[in-house]
Amino acid sequence: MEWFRSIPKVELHAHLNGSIRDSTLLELARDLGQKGGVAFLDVEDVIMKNDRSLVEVFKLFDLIHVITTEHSTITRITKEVIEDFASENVVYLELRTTPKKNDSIGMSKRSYMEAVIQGLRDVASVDVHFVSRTEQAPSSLNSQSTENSFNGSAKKKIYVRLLLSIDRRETTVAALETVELALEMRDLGVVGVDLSGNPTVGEWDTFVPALSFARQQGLRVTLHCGEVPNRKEVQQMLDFVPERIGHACYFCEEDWRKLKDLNIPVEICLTSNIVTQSISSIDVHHFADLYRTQHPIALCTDDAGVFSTSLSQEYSLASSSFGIDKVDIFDLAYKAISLAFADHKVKDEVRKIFSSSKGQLSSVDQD
Ligand code: 6MZ
Repeated sequence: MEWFRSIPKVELHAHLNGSIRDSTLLELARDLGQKGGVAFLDVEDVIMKNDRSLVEVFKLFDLIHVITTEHSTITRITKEVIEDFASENVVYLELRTTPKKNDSIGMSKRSYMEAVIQGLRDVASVDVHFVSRTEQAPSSLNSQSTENSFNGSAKKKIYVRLLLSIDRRETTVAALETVELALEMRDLGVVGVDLSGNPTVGEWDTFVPALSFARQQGLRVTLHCGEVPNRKEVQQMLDFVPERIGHACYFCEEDWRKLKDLNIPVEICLTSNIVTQSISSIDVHHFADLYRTQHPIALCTDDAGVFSTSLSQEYSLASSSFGIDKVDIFDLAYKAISLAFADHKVKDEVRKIFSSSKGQLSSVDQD
């Protein structure tokens, strides 16, 4: 594991509220329990459970959202999630979250996102680069910035970009609001939009106006696609030709052919797919075929907190399950850079970080 932690990595599919530390979630649940907001023991049971079907996962998200309602909590979890990814040498993170509106506490989608941005600003132990091209001076894009020390040791560096998620429970109007917000927040590192949420809820047609508008305006689009069997929707989504898709668990031969013809990259979430039983076992995971045929793919965590995983663990799992040696694992991580939605300057900086880490390959035993 140590080696998998030590190499630089790129995370392209991580949901903020799915990536919360267990310890933080339990602490927040205990606080809320004391205020009578939830029954702590019930919550503890749900949080600590390890086997989660897709249905249970979405129940858990509803519970998590009750626990993380406040702006200050969103700020805290964002900060911690960034620190956690940076601590395992994720050097580029595309973090996605669903902007939420909650009139009872004066939360608008914008104020929710401002709380997220505050979380990025609050990180002190890691050098976080999140402001996009127009505001960031070219010199600060340099990967060897000098004021980088924390408690006497060199700070790690992480580039963070944001994707705003549209929840499949939302209406066309609500989805359009999210896209408008994403456009307004481009200078704060928002690079695209995602369609996610319970895949058994909602219709593709509801989201097309917002996703088409996003695309027209130059935002990148990624879709949760084929997480449950739904032939018609998979075809409709592929016809939209998103810049990436996530999961692709329930694909038939024709879907694979179309995906490959269109060369649409896939965000692969091994542990998530196994735990939710979307894929029956790792040895039949579509990663194997996509990897062998050199289709563009990126290993991702999905929900590191909910599925008790990390990006290092996902790389380690791919290596042990599919017999991929360290040189090829490093290459797999490197190739994910080109699938990022950030601009080419950021990608070049991330490539430099990989180049300077290449020594890790020669200094390790290839076993
Ligand atoms: C579909 C998922 C997901 O947005 O509140 N989400 N949507 N499939 C998945 N695979 C298991 N995992 C997470 O993060 C939590 C939200 O992300 C989406 C769901 O809409 C969930 O409510 P945010 O930060």
